[in-house]
Amino acid sequence: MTQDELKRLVGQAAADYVLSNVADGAVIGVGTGSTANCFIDALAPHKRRYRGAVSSSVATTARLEQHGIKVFDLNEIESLPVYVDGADEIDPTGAMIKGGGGALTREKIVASVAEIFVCIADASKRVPVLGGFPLPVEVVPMARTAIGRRLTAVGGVPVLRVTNDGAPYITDNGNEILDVKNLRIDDPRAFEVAVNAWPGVVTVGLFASRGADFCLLGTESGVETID
Ligand code: ABF
Repeated sequence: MTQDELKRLVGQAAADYVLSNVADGAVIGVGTGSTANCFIDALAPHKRRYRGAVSSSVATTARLEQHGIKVFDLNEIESLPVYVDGADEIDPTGAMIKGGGGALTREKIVASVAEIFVCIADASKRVPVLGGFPLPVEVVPMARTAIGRRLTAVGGVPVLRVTNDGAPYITDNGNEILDVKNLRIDDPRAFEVAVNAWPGVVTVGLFASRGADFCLLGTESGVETID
């Protein structure tokens, strides 16, 4: 199966999980990226079962609204039974690197509120140790260089994310992103806590302190559930 077929497989599996486990009338938390898009497309035919969604990015909001799914501001919501989102890398403990799609801050906010966080990914995202995928770190623009120096000091190679025309990529929150290469993250929780504490860091793309409750992984032999 192609990577896209695997993404569609897990997107459908996540929709099936929601349909079987989330009460009618609930609001669903929805992530960002191509795999999350597959989930949106799979859930859309059943949209009347639910009140709507909380989105993790402008891009996801657009896709939800294209399907006629109402998007709520998180501040309007009392409870969020489930959050479904992709990942860039997942290690054996369930810790993830996220943020390749640039939505790491809102993803982490919505994931922190959700009762259940379901990660959906194709098998290529499963790795023994995090770091092969450059770690996204969302920073306040004025702190970009200072944070870059700190990341270099711990062995990373920070690269400012830019758009196709070479300008700094600006997140939905008005910040910039450093993509940090050359890291081998053996203790994701400790590294997440440490980097989060640096003044100027908005979000580090490590989801370890609050990782997924379980992952639906698309493989050639079907969908694996990793608890
Ligand atoms: C999102 O899923 C991001 O955090 C992550 O970068 C992305 C993975 O993208 P894709 O599903 O397109 O591989 O949650």
